Order: sequence, then C-alpha cells, then structure tokens
Amino acid sequence: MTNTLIEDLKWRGLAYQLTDETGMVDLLNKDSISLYCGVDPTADSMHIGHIVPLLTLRRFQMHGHRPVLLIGGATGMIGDPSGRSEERQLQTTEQIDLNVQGLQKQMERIFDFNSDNGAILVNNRDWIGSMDVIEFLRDYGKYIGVNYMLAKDTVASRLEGGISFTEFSYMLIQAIDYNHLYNEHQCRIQVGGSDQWGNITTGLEMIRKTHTDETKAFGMTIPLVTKADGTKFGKSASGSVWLDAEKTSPYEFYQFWLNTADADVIRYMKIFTFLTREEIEAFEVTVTEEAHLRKAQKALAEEMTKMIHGEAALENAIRITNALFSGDIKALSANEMKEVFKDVPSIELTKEDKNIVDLIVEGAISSSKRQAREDVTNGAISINGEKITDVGYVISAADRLDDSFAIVRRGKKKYHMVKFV
Ligand code: 545
Repeated sequence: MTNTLIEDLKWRGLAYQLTDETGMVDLLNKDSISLYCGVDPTADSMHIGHIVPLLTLRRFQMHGHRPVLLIGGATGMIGDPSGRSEERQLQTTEQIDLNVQGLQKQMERIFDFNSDNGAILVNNRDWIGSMDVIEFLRDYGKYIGVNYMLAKDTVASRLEGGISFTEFSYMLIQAIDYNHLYNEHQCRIQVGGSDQWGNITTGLEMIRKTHTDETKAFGMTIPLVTKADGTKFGKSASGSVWLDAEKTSPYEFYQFWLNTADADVIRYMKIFTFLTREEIEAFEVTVTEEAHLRKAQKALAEEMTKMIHGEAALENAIRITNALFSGDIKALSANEMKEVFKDVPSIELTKEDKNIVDLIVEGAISSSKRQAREDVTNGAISINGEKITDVGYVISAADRLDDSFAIVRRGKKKYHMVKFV
C-alpha cells in the first residue's frame, strides 16, 4: 500500500529514516493525525538548515494533519549533545526566554494556525519545569536502561572525550516530551533532522514502556542538506543564512538562493518549496535546456523570500538586484545602498567639500591624478548613480547620503564606498 504524502516526501528526498514505513503508511491512510517537531532556543533565530523538518511538518499540514511545534524552554536549559563533540555552555533563563520569543515569531511565518488542523505551539517548560526529581527518576528513568542510553551514537561518541550527566540525560527529557505529546495531543510521529534519531527512538521506547495497549507511534528523520560541490550548505560570504532580517537582510537572503548552482537547484526546490512535482519537473527541463536564464534559481529565490519575509520584501530584493544589474543605483534609498555595498572596498575621508579628482585619487579609485582626470572627462565616474564629467565638480554635503557616505563607481562595475568621518 502507498500513501500520496509519503510518496511525495520520498520524491523530495525528505524521508531519510522511518521507524516503520508500512505502519506509518497505514496510519496516514486511515486517519488525520497530529505530529511534532522540537526546536531548542539556543539562538534567537533559526537559519535555513533548521527549517527543513518544519517545512516537512507544513507538508503534513497541507495534507490535513496537525503540526505540534515544540519550543524547548526546558531542553534548552540542558543542551542536546547530538552532533556535538563538546559540552555546551549553559544559557541563562533570560537569554532563553528572549530566544523563545524570536523562534515563535519565525514559526508563525511557516504554519497556518487558524484552520481546523491549525498548528499548536507548546513549550516543554510547561510540563518538565514543574517535575520533581523523584517523579523523574521513578516514573520515567526506570524505563530506560543506562546500557540502552550508552549505546546511542550521541553518547557513545562522547564517552572518550567526556560527557556530563546533564547532557547524558537530555534524551530522557525529549523522550518524556514525546510521551507527553502522545498522551495530551495524540502525536503519532516525531520529525527531526538525522541527528535526532537517537532522541526520537528513545521517545518511542518510553511510549512503549508506559502504555500497555498496542501503541502506534513513529519517528522520521530528514537528511542533512548537502551541496553538489561538497562545501557546507547554508553559508553565504557573510556566514550563516538566518531567517531574522536583522541578521541576514531579505536582499542577501534572496541573493543566497539566486546563486544556487545548477547542480543543486532542483533538489533545493523539492526540499524547500511548496511548488508541485509538475512545476518542479518543468523547471528541471529549463535547467538542462536553457540554464543561462536561471529560471529555476529565480523561482526558488522568490518562493523562499516570499515565504520568510513576505511579498513586499521580495519586491524590494528584486528591485535592488535589478538596480545593481543595470548600474542604475539612483533608484536605491540611502539605507539600501549602505546594505548592498557593505562589502565593496571602502575608504574614509574627512567631512569637507572635495574636488572630484582629488577624491578619487585619495580613495585610490583611479591610479593617478592624470588617470583620474581622464576617467572623469570620459564619463567613467559616477557618484551615487549620477555621472560626473566636470573635473571641477566639488563633492559637498549634498552628495553625502545620510551625511556620511557616497557610492563612487568607476567603469561599469567597480563600486567603492567613501565614508565621511
Ligand atoms: C527538544 C525537545 C523535543 C524535541 C526536539 C527538541 C530539540 C532537539 C534539537 N534540535 C536542533 C535544534 O537546534 C537549535 C535551533 C536554533 C534556533 O536540538 N533536541 O533545536 C535542530 N532542530 C532542527 C533539526 C536539526 C536539529 O531544531 O531537527 O536536526 C537541525 O537540522 O539539530 O521534545
């Protein structure tokens, strides 16, 4: 027997490990279910690698199932050893509370909270925070053997280098969560990245041990997103690609997806977008037949920017991209210029009126005074998108954007930022 959702997840390359595929197919064909995925508030924003399991939950939601989104206010106080070779630094409660708020806002962008199968947000601090040590050890600890825990990858790989009792116990808390959500929200599947396999299966063990009836709970992991050239996915020149617009601007976010290699773009469309199989297969044809048009990259960048930052931010990102491409940067606001040109070579000059030739010589934008004069008369120099051909032109306060900088372009594509201090 098959199930259209599971078939779709497999086609997208999202089903890495399933604890019992036949059982899961059976369950999904019979019922609408609830399922969950957890995120620990170790940061105030997720980056694009973190959202793949959440997007997968959203796919379940589109098929009529209910996503339960767990934010780990309790587990975040402990620190998941999964995928880590060293002990984590404990975080303060204040920091965690701030992070919880940030993450909550980001989840709201991905899910539908209002329909009949609207998403539910939960925080494990609500049931773990009030549990006492005796209850923990008697009602839960008793069911999971230390040898079982020692055999888990995340612990076994740390035995030599050392692992605290705190991090060793982490899997028990996540297991109690699954048990709790199985009872309280009828969650039947837990989804996570491949590093979560041990935690998820410990949850299934806990559910089995604390229920006498035949339990029907499953686990599923998502593969790590890879790049065809072997480098790490999700990094741009300036580091991780965050969902938070303050950390990664919508323009940079758009650019990140736009720069996807042909060898990766179709795979990413399957993993990250809600475009249909037919639509993605049509893009696959364009990648082989008219790759230079980069239609798939544009569609991927649009879908992702719209989903995370909204329509208006997407339009802005496209406008900035076009302005840079045509060289017509007059269309940009001072803030947009500052952002777009933050990585071009910059020089500092004092805040005073300055002749154009002197400015480009002092800024080493042209190589000599003679060259600078020639560049200006030839029309090769522009200030803030305005061509300057008069060698007597004086850069004054009127040319200083925000009274602090100007963008000088030499030739077609060489941009410099002059900072006035
Ligand atoms: C806690 C309690 C539960 C169920 C799950 C958890 C969280 C889980 C975990 N997950 C990771 C994580 O990263 C920090 C995000 C920064 C904002 O640690 N124990 O919270 C990652 N997760 C997404 C994927 C992951 C995983 O959020 O599952 O594999 C990364 O892709 O590492 O009851």
